[in-house]
Amino acid sequence: MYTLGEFIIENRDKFLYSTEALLRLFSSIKLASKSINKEINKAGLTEEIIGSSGFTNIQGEPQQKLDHFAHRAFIESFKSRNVVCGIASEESKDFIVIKGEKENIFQNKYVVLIDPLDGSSNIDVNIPIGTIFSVYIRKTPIQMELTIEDFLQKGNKQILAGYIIYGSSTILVYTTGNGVHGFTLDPSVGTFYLSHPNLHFPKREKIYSINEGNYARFPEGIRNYIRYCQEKRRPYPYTARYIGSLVGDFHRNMIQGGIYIYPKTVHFPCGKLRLLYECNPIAFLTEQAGGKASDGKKRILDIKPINLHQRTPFICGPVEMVSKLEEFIKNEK
Ligand code: AHM
Ligand code: MG
Repeated sequence: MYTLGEFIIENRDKFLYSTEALLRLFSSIKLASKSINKEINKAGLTEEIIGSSGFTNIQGEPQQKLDHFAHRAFIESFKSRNVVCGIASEESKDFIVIKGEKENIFQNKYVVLIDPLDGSSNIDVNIPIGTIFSVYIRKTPIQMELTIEDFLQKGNKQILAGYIIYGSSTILVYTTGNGVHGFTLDPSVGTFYLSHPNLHFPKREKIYSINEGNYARFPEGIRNYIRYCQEKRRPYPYTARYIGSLVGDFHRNMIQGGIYIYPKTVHFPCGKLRLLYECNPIAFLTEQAGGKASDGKKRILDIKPINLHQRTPFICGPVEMVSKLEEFIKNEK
């Protein structure tokens, strides 16, 4: 059974960039995710982990204590591995510059965008939560100061994206543009082993995932599509599954065959999910798993971001399911 490190080395010719850098990136990601995993497993035993931190993020949403812990764990871990020059996090208003070794402060060429703990409102109730990450090559030359443009790149420029799901087991799933591969953490030895090679949406269409509590606030095309899923779809209606944790909903849908939808609503006119930290990495994984990711009209990976925390409507899943929903949106009166 391959470990993650062995798998990367074995497939080094399929990665266009430095294998050493990729190993270091994963070394940071593994280190932080293992310490987050350890904390999550203690939730319920200590008040220091569960509950709100009393702070809100840049968009005014309450932050959980573990959001802070996860954010700090990733920053420290990336700093210690000396491979990235900057990080943008859902939990931080501005991007964070990471100085390299010695005097050469801007020597590294990779930038990371991360949602350290997605679905964190589920921490207190033992529902799977996740970390979502993506990596780009900076646009400004090495040695120069980083600018916001290093982070505001289209999703089609990602060189690495993935997530860690802290669920009934802890699984790391990633793509570098050569398929999607999943590794399960063996907690007894603290090692991620290849458990889900070449993940791919199955042919069957089975599930739709959307927060139907917002039904009355959805645009007409989305409401019509929900009715199609429930009443008109042949030979069987789709099954509804929604846990409110993007990583968990996506992971299940990729394995079992389903569409995930977070459309615009009356209260969230641009949708709720963030383009850079959530939608772009999941869209890259979706396409690599043979699926399609869209904002309802256009490809997510082709959107030019204009700010770090921007939101977008988000749909991802098997190509046929996403295309069908796009038709409903197009035919909206
Ligand atoms: P978060 O980044 O603040 O955790 O919010 C993102 C989460 C997603 O994981 C999930 O799919 C969505 O918010 C659920 O939102 P809602 O409760 O509105 O359905
Ligand atoms: Mg999130």
